[in-house]
Amino acid sequence: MKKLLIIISFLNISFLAFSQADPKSLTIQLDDSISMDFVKVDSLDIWIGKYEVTNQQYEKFMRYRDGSHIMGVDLGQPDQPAVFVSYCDAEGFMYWINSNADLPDGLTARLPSGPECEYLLSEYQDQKYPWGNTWPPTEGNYLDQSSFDALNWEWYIESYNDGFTVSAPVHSTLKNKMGIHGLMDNVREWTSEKSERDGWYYIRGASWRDSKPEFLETNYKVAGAKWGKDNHIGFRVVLAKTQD
Ligand SMILES: [Ca+2]
Ligand SMILES: [Ca+2]
Repeated sequence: MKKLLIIISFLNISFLAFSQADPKSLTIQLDDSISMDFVKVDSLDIWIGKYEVTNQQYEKFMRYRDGSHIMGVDLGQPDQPAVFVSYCDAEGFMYWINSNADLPDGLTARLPSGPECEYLLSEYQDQKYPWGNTWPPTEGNYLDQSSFDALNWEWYIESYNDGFTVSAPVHSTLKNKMGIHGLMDNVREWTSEKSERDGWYYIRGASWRDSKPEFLETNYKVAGAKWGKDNHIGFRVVLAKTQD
């Protein structure tokens, strides 16, 4: 396989190696045209995916997946998040990156942990929802009027129109203070946090398919079976220092 390129950018200066001063952003080239962006989280000493993993990125690992449409609406555009991805599939993607990508020395790709998610959401600790305490939402991709118009499902958020019928391009999702997109909207995301139930793992955040207020609360999480997959569940990548 073609050797993968790493480009690290910091203050508009490019480095070709993992330098002594940690860069604040990092971009991995999966091939000549497909890259993946990360943001440094100093307090956790990790890099977190700036966006949910996209179809284009995921298809470097797994070309075939379940349906890419729902009721004629497209879920499979290159910049939409990868869905129909189980916990096991996400772990497989991490193995693929760790085996094939020329990562900076000492870094390993994995899913976010429970405590890491708690920290990433801590900026919302004094409020019920990502946008505040009021209802309906003021921003974010959820099951809105545009979804109802296209899908005609019974449940949707009345008096709210985000303009995205299903999943949105990952760069169009909610952005937090750290510059990380989509943690609280677009697709729910697998974590490595184990549930009390054997073989089940927690999933964080709300999605384009969610309309109930409790699902959009910042502290909401739900456990899913490791082989389970659906059209509103995806994931993102963390790069962390390799454990001995
Ligand atoms: Ca929507
Ligand atoms: Ca998300």
